[in-house]
Amino acid sequence: MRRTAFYLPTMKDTPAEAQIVSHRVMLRAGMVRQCSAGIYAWLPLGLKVLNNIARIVREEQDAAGCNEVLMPTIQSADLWRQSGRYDAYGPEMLRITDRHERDMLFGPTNEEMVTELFSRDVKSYKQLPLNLYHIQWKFRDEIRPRFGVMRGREFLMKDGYSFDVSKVAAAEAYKRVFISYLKTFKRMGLVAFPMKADTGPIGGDLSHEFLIEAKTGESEIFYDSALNDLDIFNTDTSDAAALDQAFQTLTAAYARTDETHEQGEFEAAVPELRRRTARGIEVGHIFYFGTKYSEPLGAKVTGPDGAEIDVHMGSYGIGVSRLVGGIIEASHDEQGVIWPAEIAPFHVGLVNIKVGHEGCDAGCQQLYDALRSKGVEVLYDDREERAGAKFADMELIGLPWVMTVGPRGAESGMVEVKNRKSGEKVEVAFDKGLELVMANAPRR
Ligand code: P5A
Repeated sequence: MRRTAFYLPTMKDTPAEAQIVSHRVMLRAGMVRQCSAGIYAWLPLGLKVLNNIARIVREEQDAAGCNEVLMPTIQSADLWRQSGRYDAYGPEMLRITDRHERDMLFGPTNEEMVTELFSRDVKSYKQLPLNLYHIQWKFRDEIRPRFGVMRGREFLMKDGYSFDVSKVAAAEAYKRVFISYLKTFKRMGLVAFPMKADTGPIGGDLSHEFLIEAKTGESEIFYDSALNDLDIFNTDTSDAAALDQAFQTLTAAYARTDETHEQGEFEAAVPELRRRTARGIEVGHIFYFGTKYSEPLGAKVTGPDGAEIDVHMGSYGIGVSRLVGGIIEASHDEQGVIWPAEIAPFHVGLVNIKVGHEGCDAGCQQLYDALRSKGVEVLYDDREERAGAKFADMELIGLPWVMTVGPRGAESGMVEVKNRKSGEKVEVAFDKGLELVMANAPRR
């Protein structure tokens, strides 16, 4: 993509309304613009990041055997009256009346709707287990929307729902998602801490939150440093015993610093030398709630003996739009974002120091074509603009690599290649430079 054709309205000044790094950077880097309190428009750069996150979430959900669907944002109030949540949910729910005076709402979550959908077509235990998920906008009328997309009123969530014949089978489904979430976050370059959690308005008796490490995070936690070396990704999740073993190890390795009973368990399980503290932001939350929704909404299957069984359910959320802010909180410096390769909106930034100079133009064109022909995403800054301003923008938007062609290098076929994360710069021949940046490039 050429910068002259790409809608990327960056800002030099720090917007006064933004209190945290990620919000400031997202505004300055032209990723989002606020439309109403807690409601944002996504501009091209931000949307590319959002889509990359959604793609990883989708790939990992599919790998875990979940089925993607797409349910509507607008729901009928009747379903929520059946479950008893219409009144219980309170002022966070945006209630809408249609032209026929029917009560509708903008969905804050989809337990009711998915249960009803399921019950229309699934009648036998033979059709289970099943996990249905979608990636869809939600609305919650938060009292204090703040920190940009981290706590919005309208936000993008991946919400999945599992259906099983028994509590034992449902617990297995829960653990499988648990492990798959850790993989999902790891692919985004994040370390995620699963913590026992309250169930709040979703309900149920088993729940974990997934926090990612960020200095500006809201909660403080303890964790076992040995977990950094643990290879949970080789867990055979089709084997119930192995799955349970991995789950038990992982859940014993974390504690909230403000929960004394958890601290006690943590200290019993983890030797002092391995104990660490960190701050975290919640990016995922999972629940097991048994028959809380299946009973009132009549989601039953017939078992092997012909008797009817209320299905056992769980629900599993990932804050897709929140992750954009969360990843920035976890990975930035004074100059701007440092995107992990899988998330970056482009893999390479290409800076033409002197647009209009024959050698610079030809050199950049050559690199641009070479990268594009290999499916590597590149943002080519071809504007007639000061080099300093171009570099500052590249640092701000945080692409993993920046390749720079100036008049001197162009003549000898040399390009400067800079790694955003390490800050290391090398001056190398074009083909060497291409080799370097392509080594860890996602191909799209
Ligand atoms: C699980 C999926 C649920 O809603 N029902 C369906 C369950 N859980 S949750 O914890 O309430 O939300 C899941 C994740 O969504 C993100 N999130 C938000 N992101 C941005 N702004 C908000 N106001 C907001 N509220 C929730 C979080 O990442 C949360 O973990």
